[in-house]
Amino acid sequence: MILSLTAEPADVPFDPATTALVIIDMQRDFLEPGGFGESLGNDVSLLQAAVGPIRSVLAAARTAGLLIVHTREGHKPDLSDARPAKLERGAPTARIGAPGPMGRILVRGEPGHGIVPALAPARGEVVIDKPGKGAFYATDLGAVLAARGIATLLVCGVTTEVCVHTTIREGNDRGYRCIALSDGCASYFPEFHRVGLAMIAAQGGIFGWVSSCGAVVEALA
Ligand code: TIU
Repeated sequence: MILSLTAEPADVPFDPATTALVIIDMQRDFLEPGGFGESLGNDVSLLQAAVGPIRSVLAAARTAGLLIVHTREGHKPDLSDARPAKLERGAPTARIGAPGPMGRILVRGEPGHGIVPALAPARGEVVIDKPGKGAFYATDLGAVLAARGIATLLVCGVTTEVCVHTTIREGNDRGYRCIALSDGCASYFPEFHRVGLAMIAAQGGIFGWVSSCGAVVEALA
């Protein structure tokens, strides 16, 4: 059944049977004090705005039977999948792999690496562990989507201009219709959030569309 989703720059048709909800990196390391986000000097409370809208679209997607994919950014405990260029970047108060109040920063299996309880994956939902910013890089996301015949990605999570943007750009080049859900995304920089979304919808939707969690809930109702 083809539904229509209210979006910019134009409404977009989608079939729930070939659509996935992709929730990017809603992890304690980015949303809670003491994790990677705060180590970079950010006010992590800014990301809370995305939790409620994602909860509502996640509930609707579960009811409608969409494929649901959660991603987590992080590295193996030996950091063998973390490039020096990433590890050495910037001047954080605690580097990737360093101990913190939620365990080692951005390391798989540590408390900080986990998805926030409000958005915990349900049994059977796909969880993709990714070492990079994009969800396709060095993961089996492409294979998972191909196996399910997925054509459209509804993308939300954090942060708008980093991992959400990179994933949408990767997905667009792989032939997926990528739709950012504006209120389900958030950034440590409100201006980057606003402009990041505008960049997607500009030029006739140069690499995607922008819709909202509410619009998806309405379309699926
Ligand atoms: N720092 C920042 O804005 N984002 C990241 O490092 N990763 C994600 O966006 N998930």
